[in-house]
Amino acid sequence: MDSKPLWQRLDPSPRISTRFFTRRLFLRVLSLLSICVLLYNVVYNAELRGRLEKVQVLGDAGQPHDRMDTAELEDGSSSAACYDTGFGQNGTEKASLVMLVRNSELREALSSIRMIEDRFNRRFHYPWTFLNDKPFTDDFIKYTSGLASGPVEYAVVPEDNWSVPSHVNTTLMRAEMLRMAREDIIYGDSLSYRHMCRFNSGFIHNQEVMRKYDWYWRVEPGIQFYCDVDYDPFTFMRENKKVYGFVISMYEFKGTITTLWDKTRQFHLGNGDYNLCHFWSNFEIASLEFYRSEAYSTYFEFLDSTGGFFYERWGDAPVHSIGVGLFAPKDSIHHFADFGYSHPPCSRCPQDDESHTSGRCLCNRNKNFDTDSYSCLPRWWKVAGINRGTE
Ligand SMILES: Nc1nc2c(ncn2[C@@H]2O[C@H](COP(=O)(O)OP(=O)(O)OP(=O)(O)O)[C@@H](O)[C@H]2O)c(=O)[nH]1
Ligand SMILES: [Mg+2]
Repeated sequence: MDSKPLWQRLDPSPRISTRFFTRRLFLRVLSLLSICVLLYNVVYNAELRGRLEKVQVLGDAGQPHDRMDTAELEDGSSSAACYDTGFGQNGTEKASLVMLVRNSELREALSSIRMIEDRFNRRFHYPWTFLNDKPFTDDFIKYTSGLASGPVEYAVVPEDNWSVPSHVNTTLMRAEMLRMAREDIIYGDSLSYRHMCRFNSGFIHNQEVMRKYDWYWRVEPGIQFYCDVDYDPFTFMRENKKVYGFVISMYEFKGTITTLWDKTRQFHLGNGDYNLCHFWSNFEIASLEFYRSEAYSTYFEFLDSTGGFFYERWGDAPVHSIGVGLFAPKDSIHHFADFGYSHPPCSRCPQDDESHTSGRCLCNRNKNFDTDSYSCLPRWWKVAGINRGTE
């Protein structure tokens, strides 16, 4: 019997030592890999935290603040909050991109923001203002603030800016809504659409979150924006004494504004008929000072006092357009002919070669509402003395 201790008796054969070595190597590689995975997680999480921290609750003018609240809602949430996405504003105007939007339109809102950012705002970092008649959801805030390249504010519209005023006879209003539904008048039976039109006509420019701005660019969810804008349209408007900028103009459905023109003439005596042409207000770059002016404000208050936003279904587009037509000089209205834009079902695309050969625009030149029989742009060209082709 071998008297040596067991460990000495074992003759470490080359096979065993190779296996032993391989196993140790394998364990080493495994632990190295684990360390790598751990390190990656630490770095990734830190980066993610950094990105989330960029969207921090701020107060005025980008100064860190607990939270900027403009009003406390009944459910305890605030009606406005301001977020900074970490970029400094390059654009020098007191201006904001503004979207009135429902939480359910998040996907369409993101698509509009992406386009406006890519084509314009990534260079200027203007703030975005989101307005809603209901508090925005966490998801809405998370995803929209993630896309914006400027500070972002979210505000809930005060209830009296989004409700039927006491002077409106609701029985008559309901009866008229039913009639309009029977007559297939678009949004004829929608109360929320009426709130939206009245809000855009008379309240948007006076929202608490809007008071610091002189200009707004109205953006709707689900639009398309086809061309790079490498200048600042707000500066262009100010320097050229413009008040109102549009891209598409068309006729309004008469059935939605049956007495709007009569009421307007009661307010502002004058001759002539209204040809139903209006600037399509889902896109607007406009002076908020103009909407806040005595002339426009008293016009809106008069219209509102007649209840026509509810008995009929007056759109903010004809109201804005008539207001601009009455109270702003003709040459303060600007057609952004260099912008390519679509809000279903209408699109317009710059017609000149250079916009396309330079790669500035990507849209179908043949899909152009400008010269559609339903477009009012040819009338505008006449009124503005614009010779098509040099426009
Ligand atoms: N928060 C909120 N926003 C609304 C409501 N109704 C409309 N909006 C917004 O107001 C703007 C105009 O409403 P739209 O429904 O787009 O009206 P429209 O452009 O005339 O018609 P379509 O685009 O064809 O539906 C959009 O930005 C909508 O998101 C509402 O009840 N609540
Ligand atoms: Mg729309």
